[in-house]
Amino acid sequence: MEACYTDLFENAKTVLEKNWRGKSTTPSPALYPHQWSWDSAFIAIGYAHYSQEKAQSELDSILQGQWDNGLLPHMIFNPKVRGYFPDYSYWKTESHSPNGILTSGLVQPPVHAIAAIKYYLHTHEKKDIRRWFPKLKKYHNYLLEMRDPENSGFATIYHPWESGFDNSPRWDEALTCIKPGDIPEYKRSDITQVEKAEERPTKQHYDKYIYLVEILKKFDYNDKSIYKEIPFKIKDVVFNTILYVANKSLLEIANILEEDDKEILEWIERQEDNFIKQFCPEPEMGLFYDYDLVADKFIEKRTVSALIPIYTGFIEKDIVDMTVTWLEHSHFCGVSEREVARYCKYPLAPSTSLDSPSFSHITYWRGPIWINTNWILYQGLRTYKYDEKAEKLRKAMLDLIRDNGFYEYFDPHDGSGHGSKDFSWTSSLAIDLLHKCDI
Ligand code: 9WN
Repeated sequence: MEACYTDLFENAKTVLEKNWRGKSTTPSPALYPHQWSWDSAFIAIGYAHYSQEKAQSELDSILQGQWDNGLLPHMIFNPKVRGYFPDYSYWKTESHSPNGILTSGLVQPPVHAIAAIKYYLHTHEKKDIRRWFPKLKKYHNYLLEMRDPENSGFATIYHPWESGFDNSPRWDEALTCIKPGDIPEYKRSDITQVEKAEERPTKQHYDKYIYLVEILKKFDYNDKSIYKEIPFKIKDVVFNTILYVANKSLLEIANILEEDDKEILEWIERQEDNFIKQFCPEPEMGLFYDYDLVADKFIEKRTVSALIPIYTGFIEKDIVDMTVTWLEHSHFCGVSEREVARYCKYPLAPSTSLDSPSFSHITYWRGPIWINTNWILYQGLRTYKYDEKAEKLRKAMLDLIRDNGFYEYFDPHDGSGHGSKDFSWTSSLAIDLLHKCDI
């Protein structure tokens, strides 16, 4: 391990140890006391380096919440822990969740197959991927059947929570068009768990989050009815970049297990054929955007999401060269040498462009630096052989964490930590970065 980061590995393990609950890991001790879907996949990637049993248990645990139709819930609740809003009793998912398991009724980005192949490359243990393969395939199949009646190759999300980027300015316009009708009274616990309420989404946002869940409940989570009625339907560029990479991982797993790969190959081909059309209105700009199906237009917001497709690895080099220029552009991510000195202590991508009118330095997905998104950019830079730039990003992430702690997110100006302390995926991905994400 590099000398300048000697304590980091041990400290990251300590955070994960603190958040370990016997079979799985909570994202953080107080703010997020249950199991979350994409968090668990990121967490398993870190465990795979030093505790394969925990990595295995983490993935087994999240996959056991899968519904019959293939939906992999974004949360599995610990029945002994109350207080998080919305709690399990709010979701009314009993008739869909597997026996005795309390789940939400939304999905999150499908990082799981990516974690599963990484786990296999560490362990060379086929029995685990053999157990996971049908479940992972069923989840991807759900996303590409029930969430894609357009047959585009890309899943539609119904709720900002499904993106994992809850209050990103990407969703502002789509949410503005929604006027919450009757919503039940509710009491948020998240704002009391952070230093300042402005670190979390506003009440206006929460009202709409609740309103959207009320619609899902009204239709008892029936995708066909939801698709007709829900006012929030987005082809999310980050979700679908991850789905593409996860399909490639699933293909690798199918080949290792000598399983039929025809359908997976078809998914990948359809995604490669349609990706630019779906997400990139001006390829010469090198920026990618979500597509709002209700408004029938691209969501042209300058956020980190616009750069994330570098992770796919199949987009033409000319386009990606432009994406990388943006990554280094001060207005976009504040990483040019000159601007770093002026604005930002660490050359890392903030969640929203510093130059955007929606930028807010400590508000959740509206400005702060997140480690998972920068970790994705790091993988993309490596894939396209921007080795020096990748290394600079990797070191900046580790410096940021070493100097400020394992926070949920960080102020792009001074690097100070916000949201929850002792955040699990910051820790697990730091472990992966310390190993140069070599698997
Ligand atoms: C709602 C757990 C999750 C992450 C999401 C993040 C946040 C939940 C919340 O926390 O969302 O699902 O309570 O705000 O936005 O990405 O998975 O860490």
